[in-house]
Amino acid sequence: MSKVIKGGTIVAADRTYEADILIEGETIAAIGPNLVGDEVIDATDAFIMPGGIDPHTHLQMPFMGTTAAETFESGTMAAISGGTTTVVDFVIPDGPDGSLIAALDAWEGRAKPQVVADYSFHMCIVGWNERIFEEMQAVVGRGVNTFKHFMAYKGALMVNDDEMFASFSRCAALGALPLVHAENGDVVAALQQKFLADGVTGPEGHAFSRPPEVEGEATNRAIMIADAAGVPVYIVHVSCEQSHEAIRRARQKGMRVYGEPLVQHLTLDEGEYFNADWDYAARRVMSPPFRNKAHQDSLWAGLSSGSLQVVATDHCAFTTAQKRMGLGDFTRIPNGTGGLEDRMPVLWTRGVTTGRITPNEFVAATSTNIAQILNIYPQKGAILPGSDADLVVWDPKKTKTISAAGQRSIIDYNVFEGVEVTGLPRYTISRGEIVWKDGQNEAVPGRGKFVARRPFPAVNKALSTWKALTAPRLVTRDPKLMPVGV
Ligand code: DUC
Ligand code: ZN
Ligand code: ZN
Ligand code: ZN
Repeated sequence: MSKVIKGGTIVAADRTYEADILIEGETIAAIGPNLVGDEVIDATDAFIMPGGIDPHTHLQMPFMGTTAAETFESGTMAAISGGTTTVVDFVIPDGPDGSLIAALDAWEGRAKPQVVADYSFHMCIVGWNERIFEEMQAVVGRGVNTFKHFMAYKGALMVNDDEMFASFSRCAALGALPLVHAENGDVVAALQQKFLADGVTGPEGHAFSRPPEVEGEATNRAIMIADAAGVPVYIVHVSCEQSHEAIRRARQKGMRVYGEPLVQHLTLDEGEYFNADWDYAARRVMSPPFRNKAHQDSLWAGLSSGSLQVVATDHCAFTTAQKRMGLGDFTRIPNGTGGLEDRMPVLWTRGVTTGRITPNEFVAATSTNIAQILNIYPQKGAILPGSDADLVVWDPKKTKTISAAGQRSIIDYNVFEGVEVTGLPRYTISRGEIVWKDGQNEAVPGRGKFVARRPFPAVNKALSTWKALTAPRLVTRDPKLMPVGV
């Protein structure tokens, strides 16, 4: 049974045009005028865009003494209801000596029976030893070409500079891309103790202890370490001008550095942490914290100018009961907020309808750039013959008021509560199947497929200062000892 989408305007990252789309099975078969198929999907007065890709989620993640309550089923259900057809979740090994492969198996075991969207994984490096060095190759062999490093969460997930440099160098050799959570974990830990000692125990202490300076310092350090290792780097949840500035500077020098703001940091204000209602403020505790309007403006400017490429959610959702683990001590409030369902409608409403970004830039930031950076383009992120038929028929006139009462997420609140959005999916289509239709879920848990991502052939050629400065000094050495790519 073929399907044809008729009457809509295709919005791709590079252009906007009118055409029908013919879907045969799971892929796009043809794009053009007057196409004929067995079933017609009406896109009159709508845009047709590539399905969203959220490159940053933490579903059912064990973290800070509890486990994120959003499951792979509820989280991916939330995703498709908001136009997102692929999520990339972070696999966390069991401690600094934990096996990467065992963790990957555990995540796969949890995800596979539940997912309604397609999914992929990033691997976290939370320690360093011979086995981790070896297992990284096997992880790449299993279709995971990205390794995340936490510079914060001292005593838990944090890696030190020597470990990060070793892992980045290994990524360069494997053709993998390192990702970084950039906050200076030592300074954060010191500031947490200072504010607790001063009697600041509420959620505002979370924001005070993680100022933009700790993020800017760590972003710059990660970029310099990546350059020393000769590998590109991707900075997750860029929340402030200090971090954005480090990324702009590196890009201007020719380094392949990518920056990912979250929809929360683009739209929600640090004032939220001063709400008199403890629950209200604690529900918004995430790292990095929300910032002021000047930082938000910097992030929007990055999206329109291209110095920031991607918009994600870092969806890591805890219930109010879980947040209350931190009553009396803000350092124990589980860090994380949700956004999977709302990322595209909120970004469209606050970005496109206001003229801050164009519809094409919206597609780039929510899908195409992500697929390219993660090396799954044009299987994902594209409307081209042969691409997976992951599509969203987007009704730019459809409105709703965001509310926990009507959401797919199983959390008992929503950080965007009361926000009015204009622009919502009419249909979400995943590999040719209509999974979301006019407000109704049509998907069966377990239908989602794992998306394998190959290593990057060009990854270790993405050098700037490194190639110029280091290579001449190494040319007389034994070629076997030379870094890959020289
Ligand atoms: N930040 C969060 O807020 N939650 C999960 C992990 C992270 O880095
Ligand atoms: Zn993080
Ligand atoms: Zn985070
Ligand atoms: Zn995260």
